[in-house]
Amino acid sequence: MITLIQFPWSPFCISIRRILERHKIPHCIKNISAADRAPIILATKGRAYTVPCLIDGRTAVADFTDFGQEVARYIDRKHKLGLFPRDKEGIQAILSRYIENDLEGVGFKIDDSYVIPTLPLVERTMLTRFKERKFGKGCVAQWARDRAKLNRQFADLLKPIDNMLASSEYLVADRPLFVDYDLYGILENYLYSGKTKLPPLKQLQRWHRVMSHR
Ligand SMILES: N[C@@H](CCC(=O)N[C@@H](CS)C(=O)NCC(=O)O)C(=O)O
Repeated sequence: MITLIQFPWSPFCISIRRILERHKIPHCIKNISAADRAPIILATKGRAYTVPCLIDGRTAVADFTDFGQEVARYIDRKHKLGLFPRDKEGIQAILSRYIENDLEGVGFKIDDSYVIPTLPLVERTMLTRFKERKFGKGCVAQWARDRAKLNRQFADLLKPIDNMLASSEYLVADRPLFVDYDLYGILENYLYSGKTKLPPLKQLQRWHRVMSHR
């Protein structure tokens, strides 16, 4: 049985969880504190500390390289899901950079500004420490003050994707490929706190409903 080591609001973990759920792949979830990476470090013998981390018997997989998508590719290969067709590798590589850099770069700040203050003291302080090393002292509180501006930026970044979905049922094919799950993870991270809602983009909302249910 596959075990997915995660913290529930992580966009990259939500993507993997959705792939497992939608393809009815038996799995169990192990939530860890964002401040304690020991389970991942031990499982991967020091090769990784990021979530998602997948344990499959004696095999432990994490996203070892940037945009390598090793976790998704492992599940895709093992269960022959066809999420990475050869003729779509190019467009998926380009789209995943937009989704995981531009879009995630705004969405996670809004979610962190709601989620981090709710975490237990040590996890909250260690995660704030992690963010401040990258984004500067007081960044989490600043993201809370900037929510309106960040929400507008997020909506603007989604407009090109809404345009794509006006002429295609899914992002790059007539069925969900990896980038559909990648986008789903970033949107569900943005929605995780329950304090935000998707911008009024008709095609995106249609796509999100389908990805959420079926
Ligand atoms: N899929 C990501 C890697 C996964 C990732 O960055 N996960 C985050 C959590 S959302 C993480 O664990 N970051 C390192 C940390 O928080 O120490 C990538 O290809 O860059």
